[in-house]
Amino acid sequence: MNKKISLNSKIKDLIALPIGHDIVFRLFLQTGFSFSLLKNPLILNIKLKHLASLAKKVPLSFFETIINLVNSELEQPWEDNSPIKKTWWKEAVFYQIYPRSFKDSNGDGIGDIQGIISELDTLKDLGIDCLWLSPIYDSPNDDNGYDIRDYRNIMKEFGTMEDVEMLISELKKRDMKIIMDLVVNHTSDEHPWFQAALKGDKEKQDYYIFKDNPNNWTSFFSGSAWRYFKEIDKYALKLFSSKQMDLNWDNPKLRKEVVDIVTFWLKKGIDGFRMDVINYISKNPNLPNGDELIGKLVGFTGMEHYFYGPNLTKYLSKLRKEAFEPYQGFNVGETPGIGTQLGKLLTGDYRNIMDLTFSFDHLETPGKVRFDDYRYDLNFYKLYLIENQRAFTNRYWMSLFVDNHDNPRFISKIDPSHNYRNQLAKNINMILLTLKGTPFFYQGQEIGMTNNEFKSMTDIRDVESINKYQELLETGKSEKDAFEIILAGTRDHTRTPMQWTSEVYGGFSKSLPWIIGHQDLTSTNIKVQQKQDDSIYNFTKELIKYRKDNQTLIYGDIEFINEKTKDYFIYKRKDEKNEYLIEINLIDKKQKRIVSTDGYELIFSNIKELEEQMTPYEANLYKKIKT
Ligand code: TEU
Ligand code: CA
Repeated sequence: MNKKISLNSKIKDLIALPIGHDIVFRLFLQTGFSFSLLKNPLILNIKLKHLASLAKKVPLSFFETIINLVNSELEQPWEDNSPIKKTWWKEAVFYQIYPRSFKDSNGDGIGDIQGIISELDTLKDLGIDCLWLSPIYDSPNDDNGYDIRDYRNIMKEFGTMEDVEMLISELKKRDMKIIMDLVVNHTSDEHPWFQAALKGDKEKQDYYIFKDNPNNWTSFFSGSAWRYFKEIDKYALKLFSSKQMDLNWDNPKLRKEVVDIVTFWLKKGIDGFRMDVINYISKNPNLPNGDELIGKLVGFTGMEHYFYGPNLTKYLSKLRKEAFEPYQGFNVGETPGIGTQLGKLLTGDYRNIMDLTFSFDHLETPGKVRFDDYRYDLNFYKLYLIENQRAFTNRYWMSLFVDNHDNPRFISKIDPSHNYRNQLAKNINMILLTLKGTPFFYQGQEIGMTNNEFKSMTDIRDVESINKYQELLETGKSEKDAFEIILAGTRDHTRTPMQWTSEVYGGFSKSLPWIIGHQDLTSTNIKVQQKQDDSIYNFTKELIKYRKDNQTLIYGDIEFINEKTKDYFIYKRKDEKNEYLIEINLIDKKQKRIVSTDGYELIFSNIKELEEQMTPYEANLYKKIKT
């Protein structure tokens, strides 16, 4: 246990505590300062009160809020040499399906469960071990299923419970696993609990967070985080859309409901859950106003009062014990705002809280946010990876991902004109499959799907984008400028139909899909790429297979080479038996080779034949020849 900090403490004391460490790193990311400042003893020894007096414009209350937050977690992640425990989910390759956009079996333009079943052989062929399905429960679809009306029923458009049971058994036949999405930070306002609450049911009112007067917290989907209900003359908390009502986890009855939901599904034979914004469930019970400056820095006011709330670890360990452990269920938490040290505290194998977290710190380069139009620099991904690969070892394990349903396509951020799409898609997939951690692919990543060229707001479906567009107009932006911003960051980029063939609508559906894709269909589809030896699909497939057959790439140690040299990412994976060398060009230019590969044989490359220099985004995997 560490000591609490105060205004008299130094910066080094601040970053010695897990929340302090993560916040300072976050601030550096946000503001674009170099991390190396944090190694400078002059900086490390500055007292917080001196920093406070230097930053005259910053109110003292900002520092006090940060100090309180940092003092709320004094525990340190254990560091020891205990060997990595082998488990199926460390070896597995996961694949995220966005069911609405994956495959339509009945021609209504909406993906469905039977559509997923019809493509299981394809996923098996690719080498996928475990699926993650975004929500398929009954929902009015304000946020595409992340607003649940009934946790034990299936969205009509997607099919029936029988279809889901069939999916589970078809997966078992193929020796594949499945996790589902557990969205329990909030429910739909149409959930019977909330409906009862509005009718005056006191017990159900206590399932949610009602207040007579709103505080200054803001919603992730624009505007206030509070919605007024005249039925009972109260405001209800909704951190996301106006139809996503935050649940009150301080109520033991509600926590029991969640245990029952998890048990219901694990009993049905699923293998675990991805837990939506799970680090937001425990709110500071006093619901104090958020610090305005922190709000400005992170983009949303109030976060410091719920992103790592007072009872978070307590509630999660109980959930783990009561619901997951009896069925050996796996879980990965979606944890926005959780950095390296808190991530370790949540996932350490001795802690029994959760197995993995999804950290998002790598998705934007310093100083940038998702709606900025800019080119992502892969050197930043390298820094993030080195920091985290070093931290997540022994008792810790990291998840590896770049694409999901909440972000534009990663390869489009790096190379917006897609000059090197083929090379780059393979390059990224190689990084994900050769680092230490569990790779999560998102549908379409195996064929190099890119951002979509939406033509106007009528093409846009996402509630976040629609609200944001309105907000931008209200703050005086022209329609054109507002649309440009939406186009840079909309989550719809990854929600366009999966491309199976070069037929109309990419073989996703026989009729007009619910959202339109305007991407190249001739070469970016599963069918064509399956037949092409050097396609992104086959490259990824072969590499998945190779990783599976060569456990050094899973459990072996990692060592970084020429770490400080910009524009290269070079590392080794090794154990007593084997040694691999991975050589990655991080930029769209030729550059010389800087490591010798004498004594190694080339196993995989994203180019046909190696030249003297490395070509743009070149990526090679070598194996040491045994003597
Ligand atoms: O996302 C949570 C989350 O914080 C974001 O990715 C969010 O969409 C963005 O940062 C807002 O600026 C999860 C789900 O993945 C997302 O699809 C849901 O909309 C959200 O929770 C609410 O359930
Ligand atoms: Ca359908």
